[in-house]
Amino acid sequence: MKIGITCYPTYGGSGIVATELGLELANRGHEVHFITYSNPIRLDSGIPRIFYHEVEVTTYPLFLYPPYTLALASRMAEVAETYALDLLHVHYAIPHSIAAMLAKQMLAPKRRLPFITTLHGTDITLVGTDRSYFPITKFSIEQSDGVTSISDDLRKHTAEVFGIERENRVIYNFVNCDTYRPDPERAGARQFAPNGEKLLIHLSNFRPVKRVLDCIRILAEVRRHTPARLLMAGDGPDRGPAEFLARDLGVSDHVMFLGKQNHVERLIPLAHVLLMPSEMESFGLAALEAMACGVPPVGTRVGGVPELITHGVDGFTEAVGDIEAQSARVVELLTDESAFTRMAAAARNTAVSRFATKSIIPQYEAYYREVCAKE
Ligand code: GMT
Repeated sequence: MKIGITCYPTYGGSGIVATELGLELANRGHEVHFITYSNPIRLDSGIPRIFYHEVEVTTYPLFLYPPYTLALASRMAEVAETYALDLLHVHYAIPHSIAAMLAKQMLAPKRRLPFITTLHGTDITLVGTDRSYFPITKFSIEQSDGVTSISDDLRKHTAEVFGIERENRVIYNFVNCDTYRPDPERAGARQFAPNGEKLLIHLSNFRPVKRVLDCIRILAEVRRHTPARLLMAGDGPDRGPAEFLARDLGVSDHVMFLGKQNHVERLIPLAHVLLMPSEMESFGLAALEAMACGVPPVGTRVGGVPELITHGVDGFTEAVGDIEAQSARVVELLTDESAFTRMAAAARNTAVSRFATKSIIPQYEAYYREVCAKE
Protein backbone atom coordinates (compact mmCIF):
# COMPACT_ATOMS: atom_id res chain seq x y z
CA MET A 1 0.00 0.00 0.00
CA LYS A 2 0.97 3.66 -0.27
CA ILE A 3 0.49 5.38 3.07
CA GLY A 4 0.87 9.02 4.08
CA ILE A 5 1.83 9.52 7.74
CA THR A 6 1.59 12.79 9.64
CA CYS A 7 2.76 13.29 13.21
CA TYR A 8 4.61 15.71 15.45
CA PRO A 9 8.20 15.14 14.33
CA THR A 10 9.70 16.26 17.65
CA TYR A 11 10.51 14.33 20.83
CA GLY A 12 7.32 12.76 22.13
CA GLY A 13 5.64 9.40 22.21
CA SER A 14 3.16 9.95 19.39
CA GLY A 15 5.85 11.04 16.93
CA ILE A 16 8.03 8.12 17.92
CA VAL A 17 5.20 5.61 17.45
CA ALA A 18 4.31 7.14 14.06
CA THR A 19 7.92 7.09 12.88
CA GLU A 20 8.59 3.54 14.05
CA LEU A 21 5.31 2.45 12.45
CA GLY A 22 6.37 4.00 9.12
CA LEU A 23 9.75 2.29 9.30
CA GLU A 24 8.19 -1.08 10.07
CA LEU A 25 5.61 -0.68 7.27
CA ALA A 26 8.35 0.17 4.77
CA ASN A 27 10.26 -2.86 5.95
CA ARG A 28 7.22 -4.95 5.14
CA GLY A 29 7.10 -3.63 1.56
CA HIS A 30 4.73 -0.64 1.84
CA GLU A 31 5.56 2.80 0.47
CA VAL A 32 5.47 5.35 3.28
CA HIS A 33 5.30 9.13 2.85
CA PHE A 34 5.93 11.26 5.95
CA ILE A 35 4.24 14.65 5.64
CA THR A 36 5.49 16.79 8.54
CA TYR A 37 7.02 20.19 9.27
CA SER A 38 10.48 18.74 9.90
CA ASN A 39 12.22 15.42 9.62
CA PRO A 40 10.90 13.07 12.34
CA ILE A 41 13.62 12.59 14.95
CA ARG A 42 14.04 8.85 14.57
CA LEU A 43 13.90 8.91 10.77
CA ASP A 44 17.27 8.50 9.07
CA SER A 45 17.58 9.33 5.39
CA GLY A 46 18.10 6.85 2.57
CA ILE A 47 15.76 4.11 3.81
CA PRO A 48 14.10 2.20 0.95
CA ARG A 49 10.39 2.99 0.38
CA ILE A 50 10.45 5.93 2.82
CA PHE A 51 9.77 9.44 1.52
CA TYR A 52 9.75 12.70 3.43
CA HIS A 53 7.69 15.73 2.39
CA GLU A 54 8.22 18.92 4.35
CA VAL A 55 5.29 21.20 5.09
CA GLU A 56 6.35 24.79 4.59
CA VAL A 57 4.34 27.44 6.35
CA THR A 58 4.64 30.83 4.70
CA THR A 59 4.32 33.78 7.01
CA TYR A 60 2.79 37.12 6.11
CA PRO A 61 2.54 40.33 8.17
CA LEU A 62 -1.21 39.74 8.54
CA PHE A 63 -0.68 36.33 10.08
CA LEU A 64 -0.16 36.64 13.79
CA TYR A 65 -0.58 32.85 13.79
CA PRO A 66 0.69 31.23 10.55
CA PRO A 67 -2.01 28.82 9.31
CA TYR A 68 -0.09 25.54 9.65
CA THR A 69 -3.21 23.39 9.38
CA LEU A 70 -3.99 24.81 5.94
CA ALA A 71 -0.42 24.38 4.70
CA LEU A 72 -0.49 20.79 5.98
CA ALA A 73 -3.82 20.04 4.29
CA SER A 74 -2.55 21.43 0.97
CA ARG A 75 0.63 19.36 1.20
CA MET A 76 -1.30 16.22 2.13
CA ALA A 77 -3.60 16.63 -0.91
CA GLU A 78 -0.66 17.34 -3.21
CA VAL A 79 1.40 14.34 -2.00
CA ALA A 80 -1.65 12.05 -2.07
CA GLU A 81 -2.37 12.98 -5.66
CA THR A 82 1.23 12.90 -6.93
CA TYR A 83 2.09 9.57 -5.32
CA ALA A 84 -1.37 7.99 -5.57
CA LEU A 85 -1.61 7.38 -1.81
CA ASP A 86 -4.16 4.82 -0.65
CA LEU A 87 -4.76 6.54 2.68
CA LEU A 88 -3.54 9.06 5.22
CA HIS A 89 -2.74 7.98 8.77
CA VAL A 90 -2.46 10.87 11.20
CA HIS A 91 -1.12 10.65 14.74
CA TYR A 92 -2.42 13.02 17.42
CA ALA A 93 -5.82 14.47 16.58
CA ILE A 94 -5.02 18.18 16.76
CA PRO A 95 -4.62 19.58 14.11
CA HIS A 96 -3.65 16.59 11.96
CA SER A 97 -7.07 15.03 11.78
CA ILE A 98 -8.82 18.15 10.54
CA ALA A 99 -6.03 18.75 7.98
CA ALA A 100 -6.52 15.20 6.67
CA MET A 101 -10.25 15.82 6.42
CA LEU A 102 -9.61 18.93 4.31
CA ALA A 103 -7.16 17.04 2.07
CA LYS A 104 -9.75 14.34 1.58
CA GLN A 105 -12.35 16.93 0.57
CA MET A 106 -9.91 18.60 -1.80
CA LEU A 107 -9.39 15.32 -3.64
CA ALA A 108 -13.02 14.22 -3.46
CA PRO A 109 -13.93 15.37 -7.02
CA LYS A 110 -11.17 13.12 -8.35
CA ARG A 111 -11.01 10.15 -5.98
CA ARG A 112 -11.46 8.80 -2.48
CA LEU A 113 -8.72 9.43 0.10
CA PRO A 114 -9.65 7.80 3.43
CA PHE A 115 -7.88 8.86 6.61
CA ILE A 116 -7.27 7.20 9.95
CA THR A 117 -6.72 9.15 13.17
CA THR A 118 -4.71 7.54 15.96
CA LEU A 119 -5.35 9.08 19.36
CA HIS A 120 -2.36 9.12 21.68
CA GLY A 121 -3.47 10.66 24.94
CA THR A 122 -2.98 14.34 25.60
CA ASP A 123 -4.80 15.11 22.33
CA ILE A 124 -7.87 13.80 24.16
CA THR A 125 -7.16 14.10 27.89
CA LEU A 126 -5.61 17.59 27.94
CA VAL A 127 -5.68 19.60 24.72
CA GLY A 128 -8.82 18.11 23.17
CA THR A 129 -10.94 18.83 26.22
CA ASP A 130 -9.91 22.49 26.30
CA ARG A 131 -13.01 24.52 25.42
CA SER A 132 -11.44 26.08 22.34
CA TYR A 133 -10.50 22.72 20.80
CA PHE A 134 -13.28 20.43 22.04
CA PRO A 135 -15.84 20.86 19.20
CA ILE A 136 -13.26 20.58 16.40
CA THR A 137 -11.58 17.54 18.01
CA LYS A 138 -14.95 15.79 18.36
CA PHE A 139 -15.84 16.68 14.76
CA SER A 140 -12.55 15.45 13.32
CA ILE A 141 -12.81 12.15 15.19
CA GLU A 142 -16.34 11.66 13.89
CA GLN A 143 -15.27 12.52 10.34
CA SER A 144 -12.29 10.11 10.32
CA ASP A 145 -12.71 6.98 8.21
CA GLY A 146 -10.99 5.03 10.96
CA VAL A 147 -9.99 5.81 14.54
CA THR A 148 -7.58 3.94 16.76
CA SER A 149 -6.53 4.42 20.38
CA ILE A 150 -3.29 3.26 21.92
CA SER A 151 -5.02 1.78 24.98
CA ASP A 152 -8.46 0.69 26.06
CA ASP A 153 -8.44 3.35 28.75
CA LEU A 154 -8.01 6.04 26.09
CA ARG A 155 -10.77 4.47 23.98
CA LYS A 156 -13.18 4.58 26.93
CA HIS A 157 -12.11 8.08 27.89
CA THR A 158 -12.72 9.31 24.31
CA ALA A 159 -16.19 7.74 24.24
CA GLU A 160 -17.12 9.22 27.62
CA VAL A 161 -15.70 12.70 27.23
CA PHE A 162 -16.68 13.30 23.60
CA GLY A 163 -19.85 11.19 23.62
CA ILE A 164 -18.59 9.44 20.51
CA GLU A 165 -20.21 6.13 19.64
CA ARG A 166 -18.35 5.29 16.45
CA GLU A 167 -15.85 2.43 16.34
CA ASN A 168 -12.51 3.30 17.91
CA ARG A 169 -10.17 0.36 17.67
CA VAL A 170 -7.56 -0.31 20.30
CA ILE A 171 -4.17 -0.99 18.74
CA TYR A 172 -1.54 -0.94 21.45
CA ASN A 173 1.82 0.74 21.10
CA PHE A 174 4.63 -1.58 20.10
CA VAL A 175 8.37 -2.01 20.47
CA ASN A 176 11.02 -3.55 18.27
CA CYS A 177 12.39 -6.25 20.58
CA ASP A 178 15.52 -6.74 18.44
CA THR A 179 16.50 -3.10 18.80
CA TYR A 180 15.37 -2.79 22.42
CA ARG A 181 16.94 -5.68 24.26
CA PRO A 182 18.66 -6.44 27.56
CA ASP A 183 22.37 -5.87 28.13
CA PRO A 184 23.12 -8.12 31.13
CA GLU A 185 26.76 -6.93 31.32
CA ARG A 186 25.81 -3.23 31.60
CA ALA A 187 29.45 -2.42 30.83
CA GLY A 188 28.50 1.06 29.55
CA ALA A 189 27.00 1.94 32.94
CA ARG A 190 30.51 2.66 34.31
CA GLN A 191 30.63 6.02 32.52
CA PHE A 192 27.61 7.13 34.57
CA ALA A 193 28.29 5.23 37.78
CA PRO A 194 32.06 4.86 38.22
CA ASN A 195 31.66 3.41 41.70
CA GLY A 196 29.30 0.68 40.53
CA GLU A 197 26.10 2.30 41.86
CA LYS A 198 22.92 1.04 40.25
CA LEU A 199 21.25 3.35 37.74
CA LEU A 200 17.69 4.62 37.63
CA ILE A 201 16.50 6.19 34.40
CA HIS A 202 13.70 8.57 33.43
CA LEU A 203 12.78 9.48 29.85
CA SER A 204 10.24 12.12 28.89
CA ASN A 205 9.54 15.56 27.49
CA PHE A 206 9.75 17.03 31.02
CA ARG A 207 6.25 18.45 30.87
CA PRO A 208 4.32 18.93 34.14
CA VAL A 209 2.18 15.83 33.38
CA LYS A 210 5.37 13.71 33.74
CA ARG A 211 6.04 14.86 37.34
CA VAL A 212 9.81 14.81 36.78
CA LEU A 213 10.37 16.39 40.19
CA ASP A 214 9.09 13.16 41.72
CA CYS A 215 12.04 11.36 40.09
CA ILE A 216 14.43 13.57 42.07
CA ARG A 217 12.48 13.01 45.29
CA ILE A 218 12.50 9.25 44.67
CA LEU A 219 16.26 9.23 44.10
CA ALA A 220 16.85 11.18 47.33
CA GLU A 221 14.70 8.69 49.25
CA VAL A 222 16.27 5.63 47.60
CA ARG A 223 19.77 6.86 48.42
CA ARG A 224 18.90 6.79 52.13
CA HIS A 225 18.79 2.98 51.74
CA THR A 226 21.14 2.03 48.90
CA PRO A 227 23.60 3.72 46.51
CA ALA A 228 22.01 4.77 43.23
CA ARG A 229 22.33 7.37 40.50
CA LEU A 230 19.69 8.80 38.19
CA LEU A 231 19.84 9.42 34.44
CA MET A 232 17.36 12.04 33.26
CA ALA A 233 16.97 11.78 29.46
CA GLY A 234 14.96 14.42 27.64
CA ASP A 235 14.26 18.08 28.02
CA GLY A 236 11.34 20.42 28.58
CA PRO A 237 9.83 23.01 30.91
CA ASP A 238 10.43 21.13 34.17
CA ARG A 239 14.13 20.49 33.63
CA GLY A 240 15.19 23.71 35.40
CA PRO A 241 12.97 23.08 38.45
CA ALA A 242 14.25 19.48 38.60
CA GLU A 243 17.89 20.64 38.54
CA PHE A 244 17.09 23.12 41.29
CA LEU A 245 15.36 20.46 43.40
CA ALA A 246 18.31 18.09 42.98
CA ARG A 247 20.59 20.78 44.45
CA ASP A 248 18.08 21.53 47.17
CA LEU A 249 17.84 17.88 48.22
CA GLY A 250 21.62 17.47 48.06
CA VAL A 251 21.59 14.84 45.29
CA SER A 252 22.77 16.92 42.33
CA ASP A 253 26.05 14.96 42.16
CA HIS A 254 24.03 11.81 41.64
CA VAL A 255 21.67 13.02 38.91
CA MET A 256 22.78 13.41 35.32
CA PHE A 257 20.63 15.51 33.00
CA LEU A 258 21.48 14.16 29.56
CA GLY A 259 19.16 16.29 27.42
CA LYS A 260 17.40 14.92 24.34
CA GLN A 261 18.70 11.53 23.26
CA ASN A 262 18.40 9.93 19.84
CA HIS A 263 19.41 6.40 20.76
CA VAL A 264 17.62 5.56 23.97
CA GLU A 265 17.91 1.86 23.10
CA ARG A 266 21.62 2.18 24.02
CA LEU A 267 20.91 4.00 27.27
CA ILE A 268 17.96 2.16 28.80
CA PRO A 269 19.61 -1.29 29.10
CA LEU A 270 22.31 0.26 31.35
CA ALA A 271 19.72 0.98 34.03
CA HIS A 272 18.12 -1.28 36.65
CA VAL A 273 14.81 0.58 37.00
CA LEU A 274 12.81 3.03 34.89
CA LEU A 275 10.90 5.75 36.75
CA MET A 276 7.59 6.91 35.28
CA PRO A 277 5.82 8.88 38.04
CA SER A 278 3.38 10.55 35.60
CA GLU A 279 0.16 12.30 36.56
CA MET A 280 -1.41 10.81 33.44
CA GLU A 281 -0.21 8.32 30.85
CA SER A 282 -2.51 6.85 28.22
CA PHE A 283 0.00 4.11 27.55
CA GLY A 284 3.56 4.85 28.69
CA LEU A 285 5.79 4.07 25.73
CA ALA A 286 8.98 4.69 27.74
CA ALA A 287 7.93 1.93 30.15
CA LEU A 288 7.41 -0.49 27.26
CA GLU A 289 10.83 0.34 25.80
CA ALA A 290 12.36 -0.30 29.23
CA MET A 291 10.50 -3.59 29.63
CA ALA A 292 11.82 -4.78 26.27
CA CYS A 293 15.31 -4.05 27.65
CA GLY A 294 14.59 -6.12 30.76
CA VAL A 295 14.43 -2.98 32.90
CA PRO A 296 11.40 -3.11 35.22
CA PRO A 297 9.38 0.10 35.41
CA VAL A 298 8.13 1.72 38.60
CA GLY A 299 5.20 3.83 37.44
CA THR A 300 1.88 5.24 38.53
CA ARG A 301 -1.53 3.56 38.41
CA VAL A 302 -3.04 5.94 35.85
CA GLY A 303 -4.71 5.81 32.43
CA GLY A 304 -3.58 2.89 30.31
CA VAL A 305 -0.51 2.01 32.38
CA PRO A 306 -2.15 -1.01 34.10
CA GLU A 307 -2.84 -2.45 30.62
CA LEU A 308 0.93 -2.51 30.12
CA ILE A 309 2.42 -3.12 33.56
CA THR A 310 1.08 -5.94 35.70
CA HIS A 311 1.80 -4.76 39.22
CA GLY A 312 4.22 -7.03 41.05
CA VAL A 313 4.86 -9.20 37.98
CA ASP A 314 6.70 -7.18 35.33
CA GLY A 315 6.97 -3.85 37.15
CA PHE A 316 5.21 -1.83 39.83
CA THR A 317 2.44 0.75 39.76
CA GLU A 318 1.75 3.01 42.74
CA ALA A 319 -0.42 6.04 43.41
CA VAL A 320 0.49 9.37 41.79
CA GLY A 321 2.70 11.42 44.13
CA ASP A 322 3.28 8.58 46.59
CA ILE A 323 7.04 9.01 46.78
CA GLU A 324 7.37 6.65 49.73
CA ALA A 325 5.67 3.74 47.94
CA GLN A 326 7.47 4.32 44.63
CA SER A 327 10.85 4.61 46.41
CA ALA A 328 10.21 1.42 48.38
CA ARG A 329 9.60 -0.46 45.10
CA VAL A 330 12.81 0.91 43.64
CA VAL A 331 14.77 -0.10 46.76
CA GLU A 332 13.25 -3.58 46.53
CA LEU A 333 14.42 -3.95 42.93
CA LEU A 334 17.90 -2.61 43.66
CA THR A 335 18.52 -4.75 46.74
CA ASP A 336 16.68 -8.04 46.14
CA GLU A 337 18.66 -9.73 43.38
CA SER A 338 16.27 -12.63 42.84
CA ALA A 339 13.16 -10.38 42.73
CA PHE A 340 14.96 -8.13 40.24
CA THR A 341 15.99 -11.04 37.99
CA ARG A 342 12.47 -12.48 38.04
CA MET A 343 10.84 -9.15 37.26
CA ALA A 344 13.36 -8.17 34.57
CA ALA A 345 12.68 -11.45 32.74
CA ALA A 346 8.90 -10.99 33.10
CA ALA A 347 9.17 -7.43 31.76
CA ARG A 348 11.04 -8.62 28.68
CA ASN A 349 8.53 -11.43 28.24
CA THR A 350 5.58 -9.01 28.33
CA ALA A 351 7.18 -6.83 25.66
CA VAL A 352 7.95 -9.81 23.42
CA SER A 353 4.68 -11.67 23.87
CA ARG A 354 2.17 -8.78 23.85
CA PHE A 355 3.70 -5.67 22.33
CA ALA A 356 6.29 -6.72 19.75
CA THR A 357 6.16 -5.13 16.30
CA LYS A 358 5.46 -8.48 14.68
CA SER A 359 2.10 -8.78 16.42
CA ILE A 360 1.02 -5.11 16.41
CA ILE A 361 2.00 -3.93 12.89
CA PRO A 362 -0.27 -6.52 11.17
CA GLN A 363 -3.17 -5.05 13.16
CA TYR A 364 -2.55 -1.68 11.52
CA GLU A 365 -2.21 -3.31 8.10
CA ALA A 366 -5.51 -5.15 8.56
CA TYR A 367 -7.21 -1.93 9.65
CA TYR A 368 -5.84 -0.06 6.61
CA ARG A 369 -7.30 -2.73 4.33
CA GLU A 370 -10.68 -2.57 6.09
CA VAL A 371 -10.86 1.22 5.91
CA CYS A 372 -9.82 1.29 2.25
CA ALA A 373 -12.38 -1.37 1.36
CA LYS A 374 -15.26 0.63 2.93
CA GLU A 375 -17.37 2.67 0.51
O1 GMT B 1 3.31 12.22 27.04
C1 GMT B 1 3.42 13.18 26.31
O2 GMT B 1 3.36 14.31 26.70
C2 GMT B 1 3.69 12.95 24.86
C3 GMT B 1 2.54 12.28 24.22
C4 GMT B 1 2.66 12.39 22.74
O3 GMT B 1 1.63 12.40 22.11
O4 GMT B 1 3.73 12.50 22.18
O5 GMT B 1 2.48 10.92 24.69
C5 GMT B 1 1.28 10.23 24.57
O6 GMT B 1 1.47 9.28 23.52
C6 GMT B 1 2.40 8.24 23.80
C7 GMT B 1 2.54 7.36 22.57
O7 GMT B 1 1.35 6.77 22.19
C8 GMT B 1 1.92 7.44 25.02
O8 GMT B 1 2.84 6.41 25.32
C9 GMT B 1 1.83 8.39 26.23
O9 GMT B 1 1.32 7.67 27.32
C10 GMT B 1 0.91 9.56 25.90
N1 GMT B 1 1.03 10.55 26.98
C11 GMT B 1 0.05 10.80 27.84
O10 GMT B 1 -1.03 10.23 27.82
C12 GMT B 1 0.36 11.81 28.89
